[in-house]
Amino acid sequence: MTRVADGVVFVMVRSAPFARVSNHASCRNGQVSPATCRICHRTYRPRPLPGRGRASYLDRMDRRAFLILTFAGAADPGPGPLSLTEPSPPPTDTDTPVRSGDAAFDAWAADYVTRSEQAGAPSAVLRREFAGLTPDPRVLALDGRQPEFSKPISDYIKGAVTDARTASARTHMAAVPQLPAIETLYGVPAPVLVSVWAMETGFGAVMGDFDVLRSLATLAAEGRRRVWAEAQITALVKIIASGEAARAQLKGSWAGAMGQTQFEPETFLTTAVDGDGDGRRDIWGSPADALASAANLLAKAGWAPGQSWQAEAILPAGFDYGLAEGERLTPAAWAALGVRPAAPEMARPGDAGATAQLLLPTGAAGPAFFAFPNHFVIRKYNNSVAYALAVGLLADRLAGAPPLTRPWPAEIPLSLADRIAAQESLAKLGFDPGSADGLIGSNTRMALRAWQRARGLPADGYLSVDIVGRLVAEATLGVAPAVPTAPAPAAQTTPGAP
Ligand SMILES: [Ca+2]
Repeated sequence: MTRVADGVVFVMVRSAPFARVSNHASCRNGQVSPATCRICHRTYRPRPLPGRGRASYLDRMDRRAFLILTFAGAADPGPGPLSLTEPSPPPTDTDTPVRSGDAAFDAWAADYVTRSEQAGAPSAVLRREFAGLTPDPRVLALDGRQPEFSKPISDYIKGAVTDARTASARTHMAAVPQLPAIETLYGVPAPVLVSVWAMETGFGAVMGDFDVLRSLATLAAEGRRRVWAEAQITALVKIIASGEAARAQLKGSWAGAMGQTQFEPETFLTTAVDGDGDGRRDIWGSPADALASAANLLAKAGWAPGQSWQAEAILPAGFDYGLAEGERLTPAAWAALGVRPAAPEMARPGDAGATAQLLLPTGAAGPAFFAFPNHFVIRKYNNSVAYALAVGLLADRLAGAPPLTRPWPAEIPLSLADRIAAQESLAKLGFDPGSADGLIGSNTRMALRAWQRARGLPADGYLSVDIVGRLVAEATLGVAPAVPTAPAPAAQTTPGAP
């Protein structure tokens, strides 16, 4: 909806399958780009999901999940649906449901409540939950945050995929007895689900303690993402009115993501499932529910069972880096170009018939990857290359893959000013990078590749400090700098980095 670099978003709406993915807890340490995670995200653009016609199949799958878990003995009939909502006090003022002292917020709330009532929302629940609501200044501060430096992807992945986290993931994986059944049912490997769990909330440790209704109301009143935020609030009111969860339970990230796998309210309504068979969808307290829900989400987004997500690729000498982020080819077609997998023994049965895009996340200096369709499914959870690679690499470790053959290079973080200067220079030189917003997305990388190709440089689309300097010099001096000596990425250092 706003500034999009690598996108974001995931949410399934049964009547209109739109996806919206985001991130959250993992961005506490900063992110690769402002759009890679929900805390920094600027992007809330609903994206149509493939496979619209799968709804009935997936509905059946949801039911089968419950049946399988029930017959497997994992299910305890349990107490039935939660009934945590309190009796509704009578509305005290039907015209002004909110008096926060913030005129714009109150006006939005009054308007939203009126419209919702007209649309058939339960008035008593609506007015009870809106009573005393105030905007949360922390949400606005986080929403407007524009970090001065974006975290380099190599640092992000090195911080996300560690020995300690891998060991912790193994422990957590063993502690969820329903995981094999969930994997069988949805076709999403347990290592992938556990890696999503790790990245989203550190296995449920950091789910966020924001009052989700207050956060979403703040964002709706602010206006920039009003349509999305109001849809989430409407879903929240449905959840509360159904008795499935109480307002006090609906805690989450500042951007409205809830539970151990960080579902937005609409996603919860349409996609959360009962993974432990107790009859409740408790993505806050039940790891099995959270993981089954994540599996359902990935399956609905098109997960291809029996295929890899990403695999490290070895490039031949003289490879044309301009092929990266381009056409998707089968492994055989890549092999014909001299590109081969670094760990062929890890190939999965479905890989041969799948097409993969080649990724160079840190340019020519770093590792290359085949990105299979499942990599892009993970990006529907959170539309960030770095996030999807981190999930995939952690899952690889859990699945027993060997370490990368090509290490991540040391990267120098680029300032926002540098990134904007590079985009403005590209535009000035006639290579359209899209809006000069400091977000280095595919448009900027395509423009950069075109410029690199035109200047006889490796067209890897990677914006380094060196490249920023060359672009700015050429755009301001009007002179293309001499073709440089070969870049020496191994010699680059990151000031202050370990
Ligand atoms: Ca449950």
